[in-house]
This record gives sequence, structure tokens and C-alpha cells, in this order.
Amino acid sequence: MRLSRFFLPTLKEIPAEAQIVSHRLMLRAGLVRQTASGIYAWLPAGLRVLRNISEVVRQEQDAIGAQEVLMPTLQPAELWRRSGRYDAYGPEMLRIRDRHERDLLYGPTNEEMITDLFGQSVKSYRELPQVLYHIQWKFRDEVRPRFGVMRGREFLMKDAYSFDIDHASAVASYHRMMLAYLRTFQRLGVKAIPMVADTGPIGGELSHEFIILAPTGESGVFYDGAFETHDWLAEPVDVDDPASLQAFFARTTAFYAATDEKHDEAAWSTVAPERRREGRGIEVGHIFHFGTKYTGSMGVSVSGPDGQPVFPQMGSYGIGVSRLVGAIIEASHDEAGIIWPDGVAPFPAAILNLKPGDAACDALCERLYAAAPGRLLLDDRAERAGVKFNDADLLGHPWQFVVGPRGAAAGRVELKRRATGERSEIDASDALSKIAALA
Ligand code: 5CA
Repeated sequence: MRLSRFFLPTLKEIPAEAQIVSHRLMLRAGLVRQTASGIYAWLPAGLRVLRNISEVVRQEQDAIGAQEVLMPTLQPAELWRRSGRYDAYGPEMLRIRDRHERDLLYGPTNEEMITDLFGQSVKSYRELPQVLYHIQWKFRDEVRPRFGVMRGREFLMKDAYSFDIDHASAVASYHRMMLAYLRTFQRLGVKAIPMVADTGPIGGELSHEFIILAPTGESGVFYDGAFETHDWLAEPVDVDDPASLQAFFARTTAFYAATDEKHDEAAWSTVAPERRREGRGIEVGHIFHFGTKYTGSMGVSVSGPDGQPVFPQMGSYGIGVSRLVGAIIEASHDEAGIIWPDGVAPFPAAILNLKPGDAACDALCERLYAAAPGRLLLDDRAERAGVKFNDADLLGHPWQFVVGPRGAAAGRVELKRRATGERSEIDASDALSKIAALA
């Protein structure tokens, strides 16, 4: 993408309504714009980030055998009357009436709809387990939407739902999902820690929140430093073996981790002092096992091995995909702007042409750009070098290829790593191989 043609409305002024750094940076870097309280339009650079995050989430869901569907945003009230949640959900639910006076709602979550879809088609225990998920917009009429996309009214969620024939199998589904979550967050370049949680309006007996560490987070957290270095991608877990999953879950939950609401001083005091960490965090995921709460209340059963009807055991598993964009920025920025983890950034790298119109600069930039057409951002604007440096740092591209007239004449490029500020001068041919490896 050529920056001269890219719809990237950056702001110089810091918007007054934005109280936290991620909200300020998302507005300044032209990622989103608010269209109504707690409702945002995603502009091209922001949408690229949202898509990159969704793709990692999708790959890790698929890797544990979850299957993607797409349920609508609008749901008939009737489904929620069957579970008893239509009245219980309260004013957070946006209720809508169509021209035929039928009650609809904009889904805040999808337990009822997926249970109904499941019940229409699955009749036998032989078809279990099933795990279905979608990535879809939700609406919750929060009293006080704030912090930009972090607590919006309309937000993008990945929500998955598992159906199992018995408790043991449902617990294995829960463990599998916990592994998928830890892998997902690690691939997104953030440290997320699972913490025992309350189940709230979703209900259930077993629940964990996943908290990203960020100094500006809403909750206080206490955790074992072992989480900071653990490599979840290297966990030796056989996801088809419940015993292996159980062992992974036991290892993971053996480390102390709690939000301030659940903090237990006695248990905390058993953590080695040099490993005790206190910080702040943001909830980016939440998983629940709630047994037969919805299958039971909605009368959805399958025939069991002995021919008798059985209410399948369920769990639901959410990731705040749009919240993650803000949370990643909270966890990864400096005074100059965003520092995107690799794989999340709108572009893996930017090429900065410091002197458009200079024949050597233009020729070298075009060569680099053509090595990964459309994948990198080429700053070809007729702007001063300082403006380009500032915008590249604000946008947070993991790598910057800086092409100035003197270097270009000698076939040299300066390569900057955004996260460390490290710079090195490399040959154009090395820049080309680096771009090939990135794109
Ligand atoms: N049905 C369950 C799991 S599928 C559920 O709805 N869980 S939840 O309420 O915890 O939401 C899942 C995730 O959505 C949260 O962990 C959070 O990351 C995100 N989320 C919840 N409310 C908002 C909001 N108002 N704005 C942005 N993200 C939100």
C-alpha cells in the first residue's frame, strides 16, 4: 500500500475524550473512529489488525477441532424466553421489534442460539463431542462505555460452545480450550494469565478469565512469575488424550494467579518471594463450563448409549477480539506510539522514502516495495523525513526500511526494529531477502 493513497486519517492533537493510552493511540494512528457512544468504525489500518488477530484465533480454534460457523447478530426473543434469560439479562440487552411486532434482540452472547441449532440437528451421543465457534459482533448496552474499544457497546467476540455427553468429556473440552487460549495469546505477542473467575450471568461451576498484563489494566493481579517465561507453544500435550489434558491443566493451575477480588493471602505466602508478581491486567478471554444449564432449561437432549435421553454438558468460551486490539496496545507502546507484535501489525514493515523525486531513492523504494506487493506500506508522501519517522513510530510497524538519498546512491538501506529502536545499515540485497522472509 502506498501511503499517499492510503485512507489513514492520523491526528496530531490528542483527542480530549480518550482517557487511556490505547484509545488515544488508536484515534491518533487512524485505526478507528467513534460513530456513537461505545460504537466504532474500523478504518483500513485498524481492520487489518482486527483481521490478523481473528486469523490467529481461528487457527488455534481449528487446531483443537472446533468448527467455524456464523450465527446472525439478531436473535428472536423466543429463544431467550426458553432459557429464562430474556428478562434476567436486564437493560444491557438491546431489544428490537420488527414490523410484524416480533421481539428480537441484538445478541450479547449466543448460548441459546447455538443450543437450539445443536438440538435441531444432533440426536445421538455418537455425534458428540462437538465444538462450534464464530467470530461475530455483539451488543451490550453498557451503562458507561469507556476506554474506546476496550469497553464498547458493539464489540467483536470469538465465542465457542462445546457439547459433550458426560462431565469427564466436558472437562476435557474445557482443558483443550484453555490450551488453545494460551497458545493464541502467546502467538499474539502478549502474556495472558488464566485466573479462576466468577461465572456471572453466563452461569456454571468452572470458569477462568485470561488477563493480559498491562500497567493500565482495570484489575489488580497477583501471579507467579513462572507465567512470564512459560512457552505454551512447546507444551507437550496430546489434545486427544484426556489424561494428558488433565496433567496440563494441573500444571498450569498449580501456579498461583488471582485477581484482587479472589486474592488469597495464605496461598500467596506459599509462592517463593522472588517469584511473586503484582501488577494490573485486562480481561481478554473468559471460559465457562456450565453443564446442562442451557440444554436442560431449553429441553435439548440426545439419546444416550442406553437409549435414554441425556442433556449434553456444555461450555462456552469467549475472546474479546476487538478489545484485544486496545489491550495489545496498552501492553505494548512507548511515548512515540504503538509497538505492534509481529503478526498483529497492519503491515509487517514500512518502507520510508525520505526523498521522493530523488531518482535513486525512488528506484530503490520501488524495488523493495515490489518484493512484496501490497503487503508493505510505502511512505511515498511529499513530507519531511521527520514527519515520516514520527508517523512510522506512531503506527508501530515492527520493521522500518529507511531509504535516504545518500544510502540509496550506495545501494544501502537503514533497517530499524521498532520494539528495540535498534538500527543497522544493510545492503539492498539483504533488505530484499528480509522483505521476502517477512511477507
Ligand atoms: N458467552 C460467554 C463466553 S462465549 C461470554 O459472553 N463471556 S464474556 O461475557 O466474558 O465475554 C467474553 C469476552 O468478550 C470478554 O472476556 C471480553 O474480552 C470481551 N468483552 C466483554 N464485554 C465487552 C465489551 N463491552 N467491550 C469489549 N469487549 C468485551
